[in-house]
Amino acid sequence: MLDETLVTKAIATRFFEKFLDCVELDVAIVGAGPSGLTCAWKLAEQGFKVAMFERKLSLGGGIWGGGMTWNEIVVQEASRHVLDEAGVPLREFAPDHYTADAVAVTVTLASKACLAGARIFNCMSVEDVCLRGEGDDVRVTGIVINSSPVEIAGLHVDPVAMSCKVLVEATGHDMEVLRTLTRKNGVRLNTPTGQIMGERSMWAEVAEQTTPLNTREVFPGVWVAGMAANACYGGYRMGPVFGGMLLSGEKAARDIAARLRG
Ligand code: 48F
Repeated sequence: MLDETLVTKAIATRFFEKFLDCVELDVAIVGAGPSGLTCAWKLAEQGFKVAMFERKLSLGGGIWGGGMTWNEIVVQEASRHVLDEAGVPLREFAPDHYTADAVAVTVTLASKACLAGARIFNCMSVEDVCLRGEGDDVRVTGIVINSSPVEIAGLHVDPVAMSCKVLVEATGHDMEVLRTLTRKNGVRLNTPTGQIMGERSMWAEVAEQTTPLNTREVFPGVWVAGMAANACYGGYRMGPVFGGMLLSGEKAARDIAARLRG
Protein backbone atom coordinates (compact mmCIF):
# COMPACT_ATOMS: atom_id res chain seq x y z
CA MET A 1 0.00 0.00 0.00
CA LEU A 2 1.33 3.40 -0.92
CA ASP A 3 0.68 5.89 1.86
CA GLU A 4 0.85 9.50 0.67
CA THR A 5 1.80 10.76 4.11
CA LEU A 6 4.81 8.45 4.07
CA VAL A 7 5.89 10.12 0.82
CA THR A 8 5.56 13.52 2.46
CA LYS A 9 7.56 12.44 5.50
CA ALA A 10 10.23 10.77 3.37
CA ILE A 11 10.79 13.83 1.19
CA ALA A 12 10.76 16.35 4.04
CA THR A 13 13.01 14.19 6.24
CA ARG A 14 15.59 13.50 3.57
CA PHE A 15 15.61 17.05 2.24
CA PHE A 16 16.18 18.57 5.66
CA GLU A 17 18.83 15.99 6.51
CA LYS A 18 20.73 17.22 3.45
CA PHE A 19 19.99 20.85 4.15
CA LEU A 20 21.03 20.76 7.80
CA ASP A 21 24.19 18.93 6.87
CA CYS A 22 25.12 21.97 4.76
CA VAL A 23 24.50 24.77 7.22
CA GLU A 24 28.25 24.87 7.89
CA LEU A 25 30.20 24.36 4.68
CA ASP A 26 33.76 24.31 3.54
CA VAL A 27 32.78 25.72 0.15
CA ALA A 28 29.55 27.26 -1.15
CA ILE A 29 29.42 27.46 -4.94
CA VAL A 30 26.91 29.86 -6.45
CA GLY A 31 25.83 28.92 -9.97
CA ALA A 32 25.84 25.47 -11.57
CA GLY A 33 27.29 26.33 -14.97
CA PRO A 34 30.39 24.60 -16.37
CA SER A 35 32.86 26.31 -14.05
CA GLY A 36 30.76 25.77 -10.92
CA LEU A 37 30.05 22.12 -11.72
CA THR A 38 33.71 21.37 -12.42
CA CYS A 39 34.78 23.13 -9.23
CA ALA A 40 32.18 21.23 -7.18
CA TRP A 41 33.24 17.89 -8.64
CA LYS A 42 36.95 18.51 -8.05
CA LEU A 43 36.52 19.73 -4.47
CA ALA A 44 33.98 17.11 -3.44
CA GLU A 45 36.13 14.26 -4.70
CA GLN A 46 38.86 15.46 -2.32
CA GLY A 47 36.46 15.20 0.60
CA PHE A 48 35.58 18.84 1.17
CA LYS A 49 32.07 19.66 2.25
CA VAL A 50 30.70 21.43 -0.82
CA ALA A 51 27.26 22.65 -1.77
CA MET A 52 26.09 24.33 -4.96
CA PHE A 53 23.20 26.74 -5.16
CA GLU A 54 21.45 27.15 -8.49
CA ARG A 55 18.59 29.53 -9.12
CA LYS A 56 17.03 27.44 -11.86
CA LEU A 57 15.51 23.97 -11.62
CA SER A 58 18.07 22.64 -14.06
CA LEU A 59 21.83 22.60 -13.66
CA GLY A 60 24.18 23.48 -16.47
CA GLY A 61 23.83 27.23 -16.96
CA GLY A 62 24.96 28.14 -20.44
CA ILE A 63 26.07 24.66 -21.51
CA TRP A 64 22.73 23.26 -22.69
CA GLY A 65 22.21 25.57 -25.62
CA GLY A 66 25.72 25.37 -27.10
CA GLY A 67 25.83 28.40 -29.40
CA MET A 68 22.50 29.92 -30.40
CA THR A 69 20.64 26.78 -29.19
CA TRP A 70 22.72 24.54 -31.48
CA ASN A 71 23.58 22.13 -28.71
CA GLU A 72 27.22 21.41 -29.43
CA ILE A 73 30.18 23.03 -27.67
CA VAL A 74 33.84 23.43 -28.57
CA VAL A 75 36.80 22.67 -26.31
CA GLN A 76 40.48 22.91 -27.04
CA GLU A 77 43.33 20.49 -26.44
CA ALA A 78 44.39 22.25 -23.21
CA SER A 79 41.10 21.40 -21.51
CA ARG A 80 40.13 18.10 -23.07
CA HIS A 81 41.54 16.20 -20.09
CA VAL A 82 38.62 17.45 -17.97
CA LEU A 83 36.00 15.99 -20.30
CA ASP A 84 38.10 12.87 -20.91
CA GLU A 85 38.27 12.25 -17.18
CA ALA A 86 34.54 12.83 -16.83
CA GLY A 87 33.87 10.38 -19.67
CA VAL A 88 32.27 12.77 -22.18
CA PRO A 89 32.83 11.62 -25.78
CA LEU A 90 34.75 14.18 -27.85
CA ARG A 91 35.07 14.44 -31.62
CA GLU A 92 38.04 16.10 -33.25
CA PHE A 93 36.93 18.86 -35.60
CA ALA A 94 40.28 20.46 -36.42
CA PRO A 95 43.77 20.12 -34.93
CA ASP A 96 43.52 20.83 -31.17
CA HIS A 97 39.79 21.58 -31.40
CA TYR A 98 37.06 19.15 -30.32
CA THR A 99 33.29 19.20 -30.18
CA ALA A 100 31.07 17.62 -27.56
CA ASP A 101 27.33 17.21 -27.29
CA ALA A 102 26.14 19.96 -24.93
CA VAL A 103 23.59 17.69 -23.26
CA ALA A 104 26.21 15.00 -22.63
CA VAL A 105 28.56 17.60 -21.13
CA THR A 106 25.86 19.01 -18.84
CA VAL A 107 24.53 15.74 -17.47
CA THR A 108 27.98 14.21 -17.09
CA LEU A 109 29.48 17.13 -15.17
CA ALA A 110 26.36 17.28 -12.97
CA SER A 111 26.61 13.55 -12.35
CA LYS A 112 30.32 13.77 -11.46
CA ALA A 113 29.62 16.56 -8.96
CA CYS A 114 26.68 14.71 -7.36
CA LEU A 115 28.37 11.35 -7.16
CA ALA A 116 31.55 12.88 -5.75
CA GLY A 117 29.42 14.08 -2.83
CA ALA A 118 28.66 17.72 -3.63
CA ARG A 119 25.21 18.67 -2.35
CA ILE A 120 23.21 20.47 -4.98
CA PHE A 121 20.37 22.80 -4.09
CA ASN A 122 18.50 23.76 -7.22
CA CYS A 123 15.75 26.35 -7.26
CA MET A 124 17.64 28.32 -4.58
CA SER A 125 19.03 31.79 -5.15
CA VAL A 126 21.89 33.40 -3.33
CA GLU A 127 20.70 36.93 -2.67
CA ASP A 128 23.40 38.20 -0.31
CA VAL A 129 26.47 37.25 1.70
CA CYS A 130 27.44 37.36 5.39
CA LEU A 131 30.37 39.64 6.25
CA ARG A 132 32.46 39.71 9.40
CA GLY A 133 35.25 41.99 10.55
CA GLU A 134 36.14 45.63 10.01
CA GLY A 135 38.43 47.54 7.68
CA ASP A 136 41.16 45.38 6.16
CA ASP A 137 40.00 42.36 8.17
CA VAL A 138 36.57 42.14 6.64
CA ARG A 139 35.76 38.85 4.91
CA VAL A 140 32.83 36.88 3.57
CA THR A 141 31.83 34.10 5.92
CA GLY A 142 28.57 32.86 4.49
CA ILE A 143 25.75 33.05 1.98
CA VAL A 144 22.18 34.26 2.27
CA ILE A 145 19.73 32.12 0.34
CA ASN A 146 16.12 32.22 -0.65
CA SER A 147 13.79 29.98 -2.56
CA SER A 148 13.78 30.98 -6.26
CA PRO A 149 9.95 31.02 -6.47
CA VAL A 150 9.94 33.53 -3.58
CA GLU A 151 12.39 35.66 -5.53
CA ILE A 152 10.53 35.32 -8.83
CA ALA A 153 7.17 36.18 -7.26
CA GLY A 154 8.70 39.15 -5.45
CA LEU A 155 7.29 37.94 -2.12
CA HIS A 156 8.38 39.66 1.06
CA VAL A 157 9.90 36.57 2.68
CA ASP A 158 13.18 36.71 4.57
CA PRO A 159 16.06 34.49 3.52
CA VAL A 160 18.19 32.16 5.67
CA ALA A 161 21.97 31.89 5.92
CA MET A 162 24.67 29.22 5.78
CA SER A 163 28.31 29.61 6.72
CA CYS A 164 31.21 28.76 4.42
CA LYS A 165 34.98 29.03 4.60
CA VAL A 166 35.06 29.92 0.90
CA LEU A 167 32.38 31.22 -1.45
CA VAL A 168 32.78 30.62 -5.19
CA GLU A 169 31.11 33.26 -7.35
CA ALA A 170 30.26 31.29 -10.52
CA THR A 171 27.10 33.09 -11.60
CA GLY A 172 28.36 33.87 -15.10
CA HIS A 173 28.21 37.13 -17.01
CA ASP A 174 26.09 38.97 -14.44
CA MET A 175 28.39 38.37 -11.40
CA GLU A 176 25.38 38.74 -9.14
CA VAL A 177 27.06 37.86 -5.87
CA LEU A 178 29.99 40.17 -6.48
CA ARG A 179 27.70 43.01 -7.53
CA THR A 180 25.68 42.62 -4.34
CA LEU A 181 28.83 42.48 -2.22
CA THR A 182 30.28 45.69 -3.68
CA ARG A 183 27.00 47.60 -3.98
CA LYS A 184 25.90 46.99 -0.42
CA ASN A 185 29.22 47.26 1.36
CA GLY A 186 31.37 49.59 -0.76
CA VAL A 187 34.31 47.21 -0.37
CA ARG A 188 37.34 47.13 -2.64
CA LEU A 189 38.06 44.03 -4.68
CA ASN A 190 41.40 42.51 -5.55
CA THR A 191 41.27 43.90 -9.10
CA PRO A 192 43.51 46.60 -10.65
CA THR A 193 40.75 49.20 -10.10
CA GLY A 194 39.42 47.78 -6.85
CA GLN A 195 36.03 47.53 -8.57
CA ILE A 196 34.23 45.15 -10.91
CA MET A 197 35.88 45.99 -14.24
CA GLY A 198 33.17 44.59 -16.54
CA GLU A 199 33.10 42.30 -19.51
CA ARG A 200 34.48 43.29 -22.90
CA SER A 201 33.25 42.22 -26.35
CA MET A 202 34.09 38.93 -28.03
CA TRP A 203 37.72 37.85 -28.52
CA ALA A 204 37.69 34.14 -27.95
CA GLU A 205 41.41 33.41 -28.10
CA VAL A 206 42.38 35.97 -25.47
CA ALA A 207 39.31 35.26 -23.35
CA GLU A 208 40.11 31.57 -23.18
CA GLN A 209 43.59 32.33 -21.90
CA THR A 210 42.53 34.93 -19.35
CA THR A 211 39.61 33.01 -17.83
CA PRO A 212 41.77 30.61 -15.79
CA LEU A 213 44.23 33.40 -15.00
CA ASN A 214 41.42 35.58 -13.65
CA THR A 215 40.18 32.74 -11.46
CA ARG A 216 41.35 33.79 -8.02
CA GLU A 217 40.43 35.18 -4.63
CA VAL A 218 38.86 38.50 -5.51
CA PHE A 219 37.89 39.40 -1.96
CA PRO A 220 38.77 37.66 1.32
CA GLY A 221 36.80 34.43 1.31
CA VAL A 222 35.50 34.82 -2.26
CA TRP A 223 36.85 33.15 -5.40
CA VAL A 224 35.59 34.10 -8.86
CA ALA A 225 35.29 31.34 -11.46
CA GLY A 226 34.12 31.04 -15.06
CA MET A 227 32.71 34.00 -16.93
CA ALA A 228 32.32 35.89 -13.65
CA ALA A 229 36.11 35.76 -13.24
CA ASN A 230 36.74 37.12 -16.70
CA ALA A 231 34.05 39.78 -16.49
CA CYS A 232 35.21 40.90 -13.07
CA TYR A 233 38.76 41.50 -14.32
CA GLY A 234 37.72 43.22 -17.56
CA GLY A 235 38.24 40.17 -19.78
CA TYR A 236 36.71 39.49 -23.17
CA ARG A 237 33.78 37.15 -23.79
CA MET A 238 34.32 33.99 -25.81
CA GLY A 239 30.99 32.56 -26.93
CA PRO A 240 30.40 28.80 -27.07
CA VAL A 241 34.00 27.76 -26.42
CA PHE A 242 34.03 26.07 -23.03
CA GLY A 243 37.63 25.04 -22.38
CA GLY A 244 38.38 28.11 -20.27
CA MET A 245 35.29 27.45 -18.13
CA LEU A 246 36.42 23.90 -17.36
CA LEU A 247 39.97 25.01 -16.61
CA SER A 248 38.66 27.80 -14.42
CA GLY A 249 36.57 25.39 -12.32
CA GLU A 250 39.56 23.08 -12.07
CA LYS A 251 41.89 25.90 -11.03
CA ALA A 252 39.47 27.29 -8.45
CA ALA A 253 39.20 23.83 -6.89
CA ARG A 254 42.98 23.39 -6.83
CA ASP A 255 43.62 26.81 -5.23
CA ILE A 256 40.79 26.51 -2.73
CA ALA A 257 41.87 23.00 -1.69
CA ALA A 258 45.40 24.29 -1.10
CA ARG A 259 44.06 27.20 0.97
CA LEU A 260 41.74 25.03 3.05
CA ARG A 261 44.51 22.55 3.76
CA GLY A 262 46.59 25.49 4.96
O1 48F B 1 26.49 31.35 -16.98
P1 48F B 1 26.92 30.02 -16.49
O2 48F B 1 26.90 28.89 -17.43
O3 48F B 1 28.34 30.19 -15.76
P2 48F B 1 29.86 29.86 -16.18
O4 48F B 1 30.28 28.64 -15.47
O5 48F B 1 29.82 29.52 -17.73
C1 48F B 1 29.63 30.49 -18.71
C2 48F B 1 29.23 29.79 -20.01
O6 48F B 1 28.04 29.06 -19.79
C3 48F B 1 29.02 30.73 -21.18
C4 48F B 1 30.24 31.39 -21.69
C5 48F B 1 31.46 30.68 -22.11
O7 48F B 1 31.49 29.50 -22.52
O8 48F B 1 30.28 32.59 -21.79
O9 48F B 1 28.08 31.74 -20.81
O10 48F B 1 30.63 31.10 -15.97
O11 48F B 1 26.01 29.60 -15.24
C6 48F B 1 25.77 30.46 -14.17
C7 48F B 1 24.63 29.87 -13.35
O12 48F B 1 24.44 30.67 -12.19
C8 48F B 1 23.05 30.72 -11.90
C9 48F B 1 22.40 30.79 -13.27
O13 48F B 1 21.04 30.37 -13.23
C10 48F B 1 23.28 29.84 -14.09
O14 48F B 1 22.78 28.54 -14.09
N1 48F B 1 22.85 31.90 -11.06
C11 48F B 1 22.98 33.21 -11.42
N2 48F B 1 22.76 33.99 -10.37
C12 48F B 1 22.48 33.18 -9.31
C13 48F B 1 22.52 31.85 -9.75
C14 48F B 1 22.16 33.40 -7.93
N3 48F B 1 22.11 34.65 -7.43
N4 48F B 1 21.91 32.34 -7.14
C15 48F B 1 21.96 31.08 -7.63
N5 48F B 1 22.26 30.82 -8.94
